[in-house]
Amino acid sequence: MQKHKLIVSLTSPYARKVRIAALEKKIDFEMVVDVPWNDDTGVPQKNPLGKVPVWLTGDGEAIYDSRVITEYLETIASIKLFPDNPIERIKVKQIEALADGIMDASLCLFAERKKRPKELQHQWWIDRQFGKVHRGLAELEKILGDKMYFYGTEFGVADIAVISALGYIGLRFSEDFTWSDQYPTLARFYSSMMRRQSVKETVPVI
Ligand SMILES: N[C@@H](CCC(=O)N[C@@H](CS)C(=O)NCC(=O)O)C(=O)O
Repeated sequence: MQKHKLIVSLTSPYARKVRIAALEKKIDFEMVVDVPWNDDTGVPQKNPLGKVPVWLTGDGEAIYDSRVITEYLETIASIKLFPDNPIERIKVKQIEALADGIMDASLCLFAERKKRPKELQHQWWIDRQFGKVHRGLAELEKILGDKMYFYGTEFGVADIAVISALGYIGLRFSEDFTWSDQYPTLARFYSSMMRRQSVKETVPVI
Protein backbone atom coordinates (compact mmCIF):
# COMPACT_ATOMS: atom_id res chain seq x y z
CA MET A 1 0.00 0.00 0.00
CA GLN A 2 1.35 3.42 -0.97
CA LYS A 3 1.30 6.66 0.96
CA HIS A 4 -1.88 8.73 0.66
CA LYS A 5 -1.57 11.65 -1.76
CA LEU A 6 -3.46 14.91 -1.92
CA ILE A 7 -3.63 16.81 -5.20
CA VAL A 8 -3.97 20.54 -4.60
CA SER A 9 -3.39 23.99 -5.91
CA LEU A 10 -1.87 26.32 -3.34
CA THR A 11 -4.59 28.95 -3.69
CA SER A 12 -7.57 26.58 -3.48
CA PRO A 13 -9.66 27.12 -0.34
CA TYR A 14 -11.26 23.67 -0.77
CA ALA A 15 -7.80 22.09 -0.88
CA ARG A 16 -6.82 24.12 2.19
CA LYS A 17 -9.79 22.63 4.06
CA VAL A 18 -8.53 19.13 3.39
CA ARG A 19 -4.90 20.02 4.15
CA ILE A 20 -5.84 21.48 7.54
CA ALA A 21 -8.04 18.47 8.35
CA ALA A 22 -5.31 15.98 7.40
CA LEU A 23 -2.66 17.89 9.39
CA GLU A 24 -4.91 18.12 12.44
CA LYS A 25 -5.57 14.40 12.19
CA LYS A 26 -1.84 13.73 11.86
CA ILE A 27 -2.34 11.69 8.71
CA ASP A 28 0.82 10.95 6.78
CA PHE A 29 0.22 12.16 3.21
CA GLU A 30 2.16 13.52 0.28
CA MET A 31 0.99 16.80 -1.19
CA VAL A 32 1.09 17.05 -4.99
CA VAL A 33 0.61 20.47 -6.56
CA ASP A 34 -1.26 20.28 -9.87
CA VAL A 35 -3.00 23.48 -10.96
CA PRO A 36 -6.23 22.45 -12.73
CA TRP A 37 -6.21 25.58 -14.92
CA ASN A 38 -2.87 24.67 -16.53
CA ASP A 39 -2.90 23.05 -20.00
CA ASP A 40 -0.76 20.13 -18.84
CA THR A 41 -2.84 19.33 -15.73
CA GLY A 42 -3.47 15.67 -14.89
CA VAL A 43 -6.42 16.48 -12.60
CA PRO A 44 -9.21 15.47 -15.08
CA GLN A 45 -7.73 11.94 -15.17
CA LYS A 46 -8.35 11.68 -11.43
CA ASN A 47 -11.53 13.75 -11.12
CA PRO A 48 -13.76 14.03 -14.20
CA LEU A 49 -14.83 17.46 -12.98
CA GLY A 50 -11.23 18.64 -13.31
CA LYS A 51 -11.19 20.16 -9.83
CA VAL A 52 -8.92 20.00 -6.83
CA PRO A 53 -8.65 18.75 -4.17
CA VAL A 54 -8.40 15.06 -5.02
CA TRP A 55 -7.37 12.57 -2.38
CA LEU A 56 -5.62 9.39 -3.60
CA THR A 57 -5.85 6.58 -1.10
CA GLY A 58 -3.00 4.15 -0.49
CA ASP A 59 -4.80 1.77 -2.90
CA GLY A 60 -4.84 4.46 -5.60
CA GLU A 61 -8.56 5.20 -5.34
CA ALA A 62 -9.42 8.85 -6.12
CA ILE A 63 -11.78 10.63 -3.76
CA TYR A 64 -12.95 14.08 -4.67
CA ASP A 65 -14.91 17.01 -3.46
CA SER A 66 -13.57 18.44 -0.25
CA ARG A 67 -16.75 17.58 1.66
CA VAL A 68 -16.45 13.92 0.69
CA ILE A 69 -12.75 13.92 1.55
CA THR A 70 -13.27 15.43 5.01
CA GLU A 71 -15.82 12.67 5.71
CA TYR A 72 -13.41 10.06 4.38
CA LEU A 73 -10.56 11.28 6.58
CA GLU A 74 -12.84 10.83 9.58
CA THR A 75 -12.86 7.10 8.83
CA ILE A 76 -9.07 6.65 8.72
CA ALA A 77 -7.85 8.63 11.74
CA SER A 78 -8.74 8.51 15.38
CA ILE A 79 -8.63 12.30 15.97
CA LYS A 80 -12.21 13.43 15.29
CA LEU A 81 -13.28 16.63 13.56
CA PHE A 82 -17.03 15.87 13.41
CA PRO A 83 -19.43 14.98 16.22
CA ASP A 84 -20.57 11.33 16.14
CA ASN A 85 -24.24 12.07 16.69
CA PRO A 86 -25.91 12.25 13.24
CA ILE A 87 -28.12 15.23 14.08
CA GLU A 88 -25.21 17.18 15.60
CA ARG A 89 -23.14 16.22 12.56
CA ILE A 90 -25.72 17.83 10.28
CA LYS A 91 -25.23 21.12 12.16
CA VAL A 92 -21.50 21.00 11.45
CA LYS A 93 -22.05 20.04 7.83
CA GLN A 94 -24.49 22.93 7.47
CA ILE A 95 -21.76 25.39 8.50
CA GLU A 96 -19.30 23.62 6.19
CA ALA A 97 -21.81 24.00 3.33
CA LEU A 98 -22.29 27.69 4.12
CA ALA A 99 -18.53 28.32 4.13
CA ASP A 100 -18.15 26.30 0.91
CA GLY A 101 -20.93 28.39 -0.66
CA ILE A 102 -19.04 31.56 0.25
CA MET A 103 -15.99 30.06 -1.45
CA ASP A 104 -18.07 29.19 -4.54
CA ALA A 105 -19.36 32.77 -4.82
CA SER A 106 -15.86 34.19 -4.20
CA LEU A 107 -14.43 32.00 -6.97
CA CYS A 108 -17.15 33.20 -9.36
CA LEU A 109 -16.31 36.78 -8.41
CA PHE A 110 -12.62 36.23 -8.95
CA ALA A 111 -13.21 34.70 -12.39
CA GLU A 112 -15.65 37.41 -13.45
CA ARG A 113 -13.72 40.42 -12.20
CA LYS A 114 -10.11 39.33 -12.61
CA LYS A 115 -10.15 36.97 -15.58
CA ARG A 116 -12.91 38.35 -17.84
CA PRO A 117 -12.20 41.50 -19.88
CA LYS A 118 -13.75 44.55 -18.21
CA GLU A 119 -16.17 45.24 -21.09
CA LEU A 120 -17.64 41.73 -20.83
CA GLN A 121 -18.14 41.74 -17.07
CA HIS A 122 -21.73 41.49 -15.90
CA GLN A 123 -22.59 43.75 -12.96
CA TRP A 124 -25.79 41.83 -12.17
CA TRP A 125 -23.75 38.63 -11.74
CA ILE A 126 -21.07 40.40 -9.66
CA ASP A 127 -23.69 41.91 -7.33
CA ARG A 128 -25.42 38.55 -6.98
CA GLN A 129 -22.20 36.80 -5.92
CA PHE A 130 -21.26 39.62 -3.52
CA GLY A 131 -24.75 39.24 -1.99
CA LYS A 132 -24.03 35.59 -1.23
CA VAL A 133 -20.63 36.42 0.29
CA HIS A 134 -22.02 39.18 2.52
CA ARG A 135 -25.11 37.29 3.66
CA GLY A 136 -22.95 34.24 4.30
CA LEU A 137 -20.40 36.16 6.37
CA ALA A 138 -23.15 37.91 8.34
CA GLU A 139 -24.73 34.53 9.11
CA LEU A 140 -21.38 33.10 10.21
CA GLU A 141 -20.92 36.08 12.57
CA LYS A 142 -24.32 35.34 14.07
CA ILE A 143 -23.57 31.63 14.49
CA LEU A 144 -20.19 32.26 16.13
CA GLY A 145 -21.27 35.05 18.48
CA ASP A 146 -18.86 35.17 21.41
CA LYS A 147 -17.90 31.50 21.15
CA MET A 148 -14.41 30.30 20.36
CA TYR A 149 -15.43 27.56 17.91
CA PHE A 150 -18.31 27.21 15.47
CA TYR A 151 -19.54 24.02 17.04
CA GLY A 152 -19.09 22.84 20.61
CA THR A 153 -15.92 23.34 22.59
CA GLU A 154 -13.41 21.83 20.22
CA PHE A 155 -11.84 22.68 16.89
CA GLY A 156 -13.55 20.89 14.01
CA VAL A 157 -14.55 20.85 10.36
CA ALA A 158 -16.89 23.85 10.67
CA ASP A 159 -13.94 25.96 11.88
CA ILE A 160 -11.69 24.62 9.14
CA ALA A 161 -14.21 25.47 6.42
CA VAL A 162 -14.73 29.02 7.71
CA ILE A 163 -10.95 29.61 8.02
CA SER A 164 -10.50 28.48 4.42
CA ALA A 165 -13.27 30.75 3.12
CA LEU A 166 -11.92 33.79 5.00
CA GLY A 167 -8.35 33.12 3.88
CA TYR A 168 -9.49 32.95 0.27
CA ILE A 169 -11.42 36.23 0.44
CA GLY A 170 -8.34 37.87 1.96
CA LEU A 171 -6.19 36.49 -0.85
CA ARG A 172 -8.40 37.55 -3.75
CA PHE A 173 -10.11 40.75 -2.67
CA SER A 174 -7.63 42.53 -0.42
CA GLU A 175 -7.63 45.72 -2.55
CA ASP A 176 -11.34 46.45 -2.46
CA PHE A 177 -12.98 44.39 0.28
CA THR A 178 -11.48 44.26 3.77
CA TRP A 179 -13.71 41.58 5.28
CA SER A 180 -11.98 41.87 8.66
CA ASP A 181 -13.18 45.49 9.11
CA GLN A 182 -16.76 44.62 8.22
CA TYR A 183 -16.96 41.37 10.18
CA PRO A 184 -15.06 41.89 13.45
CA THR A 185 -16.33 38.68 15.08
CA LEU A 186 -14.90 36.66 12.20
CA ALA A 187 -11.71 38.71 12.32
CA ARG A 188 -11.28 37.82 16.00
CA PHE A 189 -11.92 34.15 15.15
CA TYR A 190 -9.43 34.11 12.25
CA SER A 191 -6.62 35.68 14.21
CA SER A 192 -7.10 33.29 17.11
CA MET A 193 -7.14 30.31 14.69
CA MET A 194 -3.92 31.54 13.08
CA ARG A 195 -2.12 30.33 16.22
CA ARG A 196 -2.66 26.74 15.07
CA GLN A 197 0.22 25.23 13.13
CA SER A 198 -2.12 23.62 10.55
CA VAL A 199 -3.71 26.99 9.79
CA LYS A 200 -0.43 28.90 9.70
CA GLU A 201 1.28 26.53 7.32
CA THR A 202 -1.60 26.43 4.82
CA VAL A 203 -2.04 30.17 4.29
CA PRO A 204 -2.72 30.50 0.53
CA VAL A 205 0.11 31.71 -1.67
CA ILE A 206 0.06 32.95 -5.24
N1 LIG B 1 -17.02 21.45 -4.51
C1 LIG B 1 -15.63 21.26 -4.81
C2 LIG B 1 -15.08 22.56 -5.43
C3 LIG B 1 -13.62 22.40 -5.89
C4 LIG B 1 -13.19 23.54 -6.80
O1 LIG B 1 -14.00 24.30 -7.34
N2 LIG B 1 -11.87 23.65 -6.95
C5 LIG B 1 -11.32 24.68 -7.83
C6 LIG B 1 -10.01 25.22 -7.25
S1 LIG B 1 -10.33 26.35 -5.99
C7 LIG B 1 -10.94 24.05 -9.15
O2 LIG B 1 -10.27 23.04 -9.15
N3 LIG B 1 -11.36 24.62 -10.27
C8 LIG B 1 -11.02 24.18 -11.58
C9 LIG B 1 -12.20 24.20 -12.51
O3 LIG B 1 -13.32 24.56 -12.10
O4 LIG B 1 -12.03 23.84 -13.69
C10 LIG B 1 -14.88 20.85 -3.55
O5 LIG B 1 -15.37 21.15 -2.45
O6 LIG B 1 -13.84 20.18 -3.63
